[in-house]
Amino acid sequence: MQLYISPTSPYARKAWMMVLEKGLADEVEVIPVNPWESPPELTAQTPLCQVPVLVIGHDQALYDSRVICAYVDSLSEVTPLIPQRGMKRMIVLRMEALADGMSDVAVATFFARKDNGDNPDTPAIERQLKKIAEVLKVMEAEISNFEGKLNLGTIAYGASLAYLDLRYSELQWRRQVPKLAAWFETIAQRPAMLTTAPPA
Ligand SMILES: N[C@@H](CCC(=O)N[C@@H](CS)C(=O)NCC(=O)O)C(=O)O
Repeated sequence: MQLYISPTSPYARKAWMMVLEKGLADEVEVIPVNPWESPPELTAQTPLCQVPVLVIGHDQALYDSRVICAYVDSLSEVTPLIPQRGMKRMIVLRMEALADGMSDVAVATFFARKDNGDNPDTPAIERQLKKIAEVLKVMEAEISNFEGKLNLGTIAYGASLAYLDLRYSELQWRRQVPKLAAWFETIAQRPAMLTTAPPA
C-alpha cells in the first residue's frame, strides 16, 4: 500500500499515525507530495487532489482520512483503535469529527490570512479563530472521556493540536486549556507522533 501525504497536513498525519499505531509500517510506503501543485500521481488517485490517499494494489484508492483510518483499523485486531459499536464508538468518531473540524477551520484560516497579507484579521477570520478557541474548551471539558486512552479520537486530537503549534504558535493555545495541554505532552512523546512530525 502507498499512503500519499503532505508533511504539514493534520489529516495525513492522523492517517499515518493510525498506520504506525496499528503496527503496519512495513506494509505502507509513505509518499510525500505537495497537493497544492496538483501532482499527476495524486490527481490520478483522487479528483479532489487532496491528501491523504491510501492506494491499495493496482485498482483501489481510499480517501478521505476518515475512510482511510476506518480501513486501517479494520486490517488487524491488534490494538483496536475504533470501538466496534455503541456509544463508545460514537464518542471516538465524534472526537475525530471535532478534531477534523478544528483542522478544517485552521487550514482554511491559514490560507485566508495569507491572502489577507499584512492587514488585520477580517471579521470572518476572527469568527473562525473563535471557533478554534471553542473547540479547545470542549476538548478540555471532555478530558475524562479520553485521558490515558489511545484510539482514533486521541490520535486525531494529537494531529490537530500539533497543527495549531505549526501554524498558530502565537495563539498559545495551552494557556487556555491546561488539562488538555498536559494530556498533549503525553501523546506528543509517542513514537507515532515523533515519526510523523513535519520537518523543522
Ligand atoms: N476531509 C479531508 C481533508 C483533506 C485536506 O483538506 N487536505 C489538504 C491538506 S491539509 C489538501 O490536500 N489540500 C489540497 C487541496 O485542497 O487542493 C480529509 O480528511 O482527508
